[in-house]
Amino acid sequence: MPDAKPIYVLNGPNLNLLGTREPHIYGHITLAEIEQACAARAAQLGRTIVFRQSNIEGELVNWLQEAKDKAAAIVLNAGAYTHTSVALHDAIKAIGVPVIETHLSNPAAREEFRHVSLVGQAAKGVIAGFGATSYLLAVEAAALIAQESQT
Ligand code: CA2
Repeated sequence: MPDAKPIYVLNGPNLNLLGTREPHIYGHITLAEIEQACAARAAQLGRTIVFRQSNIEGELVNWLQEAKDKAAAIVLNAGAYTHTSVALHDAIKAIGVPVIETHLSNPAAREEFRHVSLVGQAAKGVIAGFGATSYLLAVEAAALIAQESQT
């Protein structure tokens, strides 16, 4: 598909620290390495990615709004904002682009405060618990969903 829209891969707070701390939870891989792997998987599927990270909730909201017309689908690891952000929930509902909530760890198997997902209540689906592989599965799901809707 020559004019295929990109898949946006958006990352929330503290994910820039990946590979430096808490490897027992998040592994040794860095966010830059995840970006490379996502780009490679997307290319195999005939897609490009736009990959970003921010520690600022409003910036993530702005990127979701930007994605409304520009993205085929969105892979979103909102980090801790997953569990708290009505603003991200509302933005996802507003844009009408399928969002795949994505996590390295499995929040359902962790502390109770991670069991609620305001992002997940607005997302199309959730992939969690597979480390960096979660992102690759999410990119794959995003590409398939986009193909189905011909975006
Ligand atoms: O498992 C995930 O992907 C999370 O989104 C990661 C978030 C956490 O708040 C969510 O409940 C689940 C935390 C990201 C923080 O990443 C760090 C990486 C290295 C060192 C410290 C934090």
